[in-house]
Amino acid sequence: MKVGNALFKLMSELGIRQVFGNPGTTELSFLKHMPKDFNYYLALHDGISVGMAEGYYFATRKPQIVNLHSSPGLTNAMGFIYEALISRIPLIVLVGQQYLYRLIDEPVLYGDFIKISQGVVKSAYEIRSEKDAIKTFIRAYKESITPPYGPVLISLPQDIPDMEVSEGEKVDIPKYFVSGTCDTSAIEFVLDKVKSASSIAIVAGYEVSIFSAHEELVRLAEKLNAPIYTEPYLSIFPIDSSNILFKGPLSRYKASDVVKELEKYDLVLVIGGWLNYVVFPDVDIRLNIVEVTSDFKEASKRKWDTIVCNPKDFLIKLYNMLYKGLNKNIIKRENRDLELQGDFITEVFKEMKGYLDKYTIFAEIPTYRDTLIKIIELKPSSLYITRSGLLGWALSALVGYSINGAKVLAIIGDGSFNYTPQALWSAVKYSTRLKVIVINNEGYASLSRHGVEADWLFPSTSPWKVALAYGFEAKESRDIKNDLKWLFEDDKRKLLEIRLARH
Ligand SMILES: Cc1ncc(C[n+]2csc(CCOP(=O)(O)OP(=O)(O)O)c2C)c(N)n1
Repeated sequence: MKVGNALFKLMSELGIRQVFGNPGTTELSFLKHMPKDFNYYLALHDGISVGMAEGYYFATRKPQIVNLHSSPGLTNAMGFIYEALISRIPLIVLVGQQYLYRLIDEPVLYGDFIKISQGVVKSAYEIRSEKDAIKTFIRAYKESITPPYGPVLISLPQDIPDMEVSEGEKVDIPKYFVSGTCDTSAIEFVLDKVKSASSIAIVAGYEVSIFSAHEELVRLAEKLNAPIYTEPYLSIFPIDSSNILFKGPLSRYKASDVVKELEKYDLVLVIGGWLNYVVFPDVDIRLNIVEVTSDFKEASKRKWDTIVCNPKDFLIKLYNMLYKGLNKNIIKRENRDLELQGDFITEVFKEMKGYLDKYTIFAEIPTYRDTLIKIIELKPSSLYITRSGLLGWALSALVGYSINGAKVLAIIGDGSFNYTPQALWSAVKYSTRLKVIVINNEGYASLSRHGVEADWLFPSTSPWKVALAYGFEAKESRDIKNDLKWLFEDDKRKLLEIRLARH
């Protein structure tokens, strides 16, 4: 058996039946071994293929394979691989490399991928012998799914897939258990803190969704009568937003705003999220905090009390201990402040509300995202946002997510749209069901608020015309009510551009 066949056989046994990518000469020797029951999802930009794989991961919660074209493909896709590192998305990034026996000559396309990818992957390996191919793949796979999840790179020289390998004939898939259960002593430590606290807040992060812990989180919050905030750089919406305990997102801008909001409480439980991940870290956050996460990298950065274990296990165990011991309402319920000004964007989101049931949303609207979260009704894991701050991610991930058959909607700014419009081509090619709403405020409104006046902060474009070129039905809105009806009335791929006055 050839290495190429063996690798696909291995993927197949691991339940992986698709590859995302944009190919070049150095990948063809591998791709020609792809079995008929695999799908290759082509993106018209290397980064978009990684973004699509990330979206598909969120839809399936299974690690994904991306195949990139040597130095140009890898370097072109770096921002999206970085997103996987920050979003803790398990990916195997297979990069085609020049011939093994020619590496020393450094021909065109060659690159030191281990060096190049440093800082955007968990680890990187180059296969230097046909005997190492299977071993390397299994190692990369295991690393990608060990918390914190993330991308692992494999450099695959183009002569390797055609080499014979005997181990490949019978690939034994090792069982791999990673438990991360929480010690009783850690739970008791928190229990003591909870008992002596008179007011407790919970900050919910992306891991609540990754570990499907939303029910456990809400049950605990209700038991403690603790308000729930979402982490500052919210990337996956963790709960049901109609819950009376939901207080809204913490500010992703200033650490001092986070402190202002949370200092009212004498204990803050951060569950599966990053409290210190803000755009302007203007102050040190010094509060009585206990953070619970499966992510030792995040935990080790923080000065406050941290517990590294599975947040779902933590929530179950703490609840069970509370159930036995403490049973009092600690604070009075607070209602969410839903006072919203009646500006145009608010009206647009309110109008949209009625259509969003069953849609998973990918949002990239820097100026309006908090308003969106306040207005629309969200369920656990019904909203995804870039965690690294990479614009162009939402459209790419949206398309990847939609390949799994779900109904999806992107709500993106005109600036964000222009990073990855080619993603729309893949949606048409693979006949997925998706909708796009572009909020066009004629430029980078979120940047123009910081005291710099320059015309380069206002690039003005017409995304709907670009969408038409990629085979979408698209138009610019003249009448919000009727145009939203047009957008959602069927399953067709449609884009609606809503133009706002410049901010
Ligand atoms: C890849 C990348 N390049 C640049 C930026 C910096 N940036 C942050 S917000 C923004 C403007 C986005 O424009 P738009 O989507 O229209 O949203 P608005 O700011 O108008 O709300 C830019 C360029 C970024 N986050 N990511």
